[in-house]
This record gives sequence, C-alpha cells and structure tokens, in this order.
Amino acid sequence: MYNNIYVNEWVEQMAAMTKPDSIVWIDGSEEERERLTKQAVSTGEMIELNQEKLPGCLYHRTAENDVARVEHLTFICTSRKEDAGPTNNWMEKSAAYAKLGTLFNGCMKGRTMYVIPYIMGPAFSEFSKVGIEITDSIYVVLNMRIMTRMGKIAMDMLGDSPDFVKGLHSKGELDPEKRFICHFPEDNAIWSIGSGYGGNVLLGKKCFALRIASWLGRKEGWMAEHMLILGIQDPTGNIQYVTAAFPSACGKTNLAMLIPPEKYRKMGYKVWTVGDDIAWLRIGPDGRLWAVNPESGFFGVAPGTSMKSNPNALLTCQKNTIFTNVALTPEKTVWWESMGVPAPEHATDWKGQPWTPDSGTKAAHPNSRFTAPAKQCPCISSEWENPAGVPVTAMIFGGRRAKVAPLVYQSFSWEHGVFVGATMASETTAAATGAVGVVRRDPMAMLPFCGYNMGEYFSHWLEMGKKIPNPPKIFNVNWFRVDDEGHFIWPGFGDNLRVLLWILARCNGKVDAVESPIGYLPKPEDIDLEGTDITPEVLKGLLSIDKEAWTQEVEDQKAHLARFEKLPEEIKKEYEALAARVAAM
Ligand code: GTP
Ligand code: SPV
Ligand code: MN
Repeated sequence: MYNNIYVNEWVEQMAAMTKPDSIVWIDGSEEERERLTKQAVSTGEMIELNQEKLPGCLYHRTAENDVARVEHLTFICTSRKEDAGPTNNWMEKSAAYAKLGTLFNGCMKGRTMYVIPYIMGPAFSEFSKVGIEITDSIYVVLNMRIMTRMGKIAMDMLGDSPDFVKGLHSKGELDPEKRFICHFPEDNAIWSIGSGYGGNVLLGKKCFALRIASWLGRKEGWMAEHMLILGIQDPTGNIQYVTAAFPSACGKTNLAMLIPPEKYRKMGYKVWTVGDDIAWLRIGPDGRLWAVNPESGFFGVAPGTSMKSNPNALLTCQKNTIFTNVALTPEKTVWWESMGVPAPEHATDWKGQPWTPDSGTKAAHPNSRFTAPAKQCPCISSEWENPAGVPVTAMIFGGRRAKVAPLVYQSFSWEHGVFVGATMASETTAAATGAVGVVRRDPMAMLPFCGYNMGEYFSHWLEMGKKIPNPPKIFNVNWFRVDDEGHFIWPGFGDNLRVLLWILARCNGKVDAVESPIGYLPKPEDIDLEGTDITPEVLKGLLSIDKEAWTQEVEDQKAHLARFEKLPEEIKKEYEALAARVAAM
C-alpha cells in the first residue's frame, strides 16, 4: 500500500465491491516483473517465447471473441446525454454505475487484484497525468509496464494529490454479453469489464489518453489527439516535427518509423519517432503548439510488419515484447502474414489450433499486436521524453480512400483545416469489431475516441486555432488510392517522405502550390519521384480531383455533418464554400 489516502480509500471501495482474494500493489520493479511473468506462465496465461531468439518476450492469446476494440460496447457516461453527443454511445451516469456495479460485484472472488499506479507522459512533465488501474489480469499489468511509466514513480508524482484517473478493470467472464467499456469523464473514472483485449483493458491508452484526456483538454485548454509524432531531420541537422491523425490500422506506426529512401539517406535525411498513436498538445511559451507522447511503448499491428515495410518496428520487438494473437512456431518464435519471411511449415494459429500454409486461414489475427518498449526503437527521438515536448510545424489528417482523396493537399487556413479533419473518411479496418472496408467518416480519427460531444470538439479545435499565435499548417494525405485492378498506386512507406518534404517545404515557404477547389495541391514537379517507379503521368493521376467524385463527396459530407449537434458555424461556412467551389469546377 502507498500512503495517498485518496488512492487507498478508492482501492478499498473497489475491493469491497469486487471481493478479490488478495491485493497486490504494483511497484514497477524488475523483481515484480519476474515474479508476475513466472506466475502467468505457470497458469498458461502467457507463454514464454524462445529466450535465445526473443529474450524477455512473451506470447498471449485472447479469447476468440475478444480480439479488437468493441465500439458498440463502449460508452460515455455523463449526467446529460448532450455532453456525450450523438456520435457516442451514452449511458446515464448513475444507471451505468448501477448496471456495471452488478457485474463487478464479487467478480474478483478467487482472483488477485493488482493496483497499478501509472503516468501518461514523461514523469513530472506539465503535460503528464497520473492514473491508477485496478485489474485482475497479469497480462494487463505486464502490458501497462511497457506502455506507461508505472509503479513507484507514478505515486511519487501523485504525492498526496486526489487528482488521478480511477480505472477499474476486470476480465469478468469474458462474455461479450457482459462486456462494457464505460467512461465517466465527470468523475475522472473508467470502468471496463468482460474483455482482455488491448484497447478495452489497457486503460491508460484509448480510455484515458484519448477519451478522458480529450474532455480534460477541452476544460483545461489543451488537446488530446489520435496522432503519431515524428521528427524530420534535414542534411543541415535541423529537425522539424509533424503530427498525423489516421484512423486505426491506417499507417501511424509505419509513418512514425519511416526510413527515408536511399537517395535521401545518402543526402543525410533522418526520421525520428516521438510517438506512434497518441499526442497531447499544448501551447508553448513561444506561441507554437508543442506535442508530447503520453505513452512509453508501442501497441502495434503485427501483420504487414516486415523488414521491408517497417524494419524499425520489427527491430523494436526483438526483446522484452509481448505478442498477442500472432502465430506461434514450434521453436517458440512468432510469425504473422506479410512478415517478409516464409511461413512456417507447421505452427499454432492465433486460436491455438494447428496451422499449415495450406490451412486456408490466417495464422495471425489481422488485429494481432506487439507491445514493445519505445526506448528500444532504433529511430527513437532524443526528445521523446522531453518534458516540454516538441514543437509542431505541420499537422496531417489522412485515411484509406481507394478513390476521391488525392495523395496530398494543404488546407487554406486553420478553419478550413479543421473542416478537412471534421469530414475525414476512411475504409474500416480490423482494429475494431465489425465489417472491414466500409467507408466511414471518422473526424480527426477521433470518432471512437472523443470523450464528449463531437460538435463541441470541433469548436475546441477552432478555439485552439484562435489561441495559438503560431499554429501548425494543416494537410491531408491519402497513401491508399488504388488502380482499376485494386492495387495501391503510391508505393507508400519510406516513399511517404517525399510527400512529407513537400509539406515541410510549404510550411517553410519554399514551394508554390496550385490552388484547387479542395485546397492547395502540389505542382507535380515538386514531388520528387527519382528512385520510384512512379511516372509523372501516374503522379498527376494521384493528385487529380474528379468533379463527379467530389460532387458525390460533398453530398456525403452533407449527410455526415447533419449527424452532429452543436456544429460550429465555421464548419457550416467551410462546407458551403467547398460545395460552391466544387459546383463551379
Ligand atoms: P493503430 O495502432 O490501430 O492505431 O494503427 P496504425 O495507424 O498505427 O497503423 P499501422 O502503421 O500499424 O498500419 C496498419 C496497416 O497499414 C499495416 O498493414 C501496414 O502495412 C499498412 N500501411 C501502413 N503504411 C502504409 C502505406 O504507406 N501504404 C500502404 N499501402 N499500406 C500502409
Ligand atoms: C487502435 O485501435 O487505434 C489502436 C489499438 O491503437 S487499441 O489499443 O486497441 O486501441
Ligand atoms: Mn491507434
């Protein structure tokens, strides 16, 4: 037990409700990691991987019905429905406590309760906040150890303050019928029951660092965004930082760890990772927007990660990593689809079944993940734990669009940029349960993660724009346009640097652009193609905007915007202006 009376009192209350056999206070020590690992391995909850090839690595399978975030079971629980807004599932606060209270009642009988103090953000930074997660899962403890700064350090930062996010998690019965992820932003609290999967149970991540934090950010004048943060170093050694919001499984981890094409490496360009999923942003003393990565690890999508697509991610997860729902080989190593190495002749798939390349099924679940310490990343930025953050030059929105959205364009202004973010769309992925490949509007990639009324969230963006003396410029990208055969046209990955350099050139006033109805487009000659297979003709196609497609797009946006309450006037104005420009095309 620590000696913060608010923490102790709350833990006592939660223990009285959940009735664990015992309570373990997590301190974050190495001895503790070894002890919990041994225990989890002895019960089969975790499997120790080949310690010669993958030192410190563990393997875990979730229940088959518990492999992704469950947006239909995720609720914002406030006193008034309008504070959650029309795009969030809402439960009245006391009704939610009552409903979940029944499920939590006695749910830890026969189990151990772990109390995990943790920090989101670098220790003692002004950006950072403390949370306590109570859980009955060792898997959660071991993941939180990687994803957050946890244990004694968090209690040192909290001191005798009552200001911490109260997170309660239980696996419950792992029954989808009794699974709920509830957020109580008015009370700084999160209750999650019935799941053992990442985003539903690592409460520091989406639940706190986005849903609760977005609420706090609005109240306190800062922003919590679903954004990667990266630094681009030019040959003179100057580093500029960029953030980018793409929906889940749309390329944040990959862009954050980008390796420049050979030509640029030789010239001296480097890319540094600050964060791969979440950014907390505050206005700095110099009038710019500054960003911190609240996490200390990566919970990355495994399939598709290879030495070709993302070597830095693969190198990061060679040790001290937890693999979830990938395939297990007979020599106790891991494998997944598009790993860039031949499939094992025999393996155990993510369901625990024998698998061969002829099985006709996926060996790894499409949303299988690695949890790896950020500090192991070969391209981790020297600034990634800077308590002051890094200054942001450009902000990028993007998604998966087979057609319509060009490779890149720049917004005309902050207000227009907010509109571009508010109308963002992307084809759905396996990161959440539900159909895959359906176009969904996902404003700022925050639709599943905004802890309050999305109309007010747009207002908050507009307000911030007014308050930042020197705001970042806002861009939109789309790496995912396909040709008539359904193949991606743009090579993507490392070659995305070519687009980032145009973006920086715009921010630095180094390059002109073409004014189009949707924003500023690059002149084709300003995107360097040397070293790619892309011809100038193909690039022209990637940058083209089709009147018919955009007329349809504008119609869709109208229906999308009609969903919101409290839609700011500025957004309506931007919409009318775009509709008029497209009509005049
Ligand atoms: P979350 O962790 O769910 O938030 O996902 P993320 O946004 O970090 O996505 P990630 O980088 O893990 O990429 C997901 C998938 O997109 C992987 O299968 C990648 O191979 C693929 N991908 C990433 N970047 C590109 C790109 O530039 N082009 C193409 N074609 N695919 C990409
Ligand atoms: C996402 O789905 O955006 C993720 C993984 O980053 S999860 O932690 O499940 O939210
Ligand atoms: Mn994410």
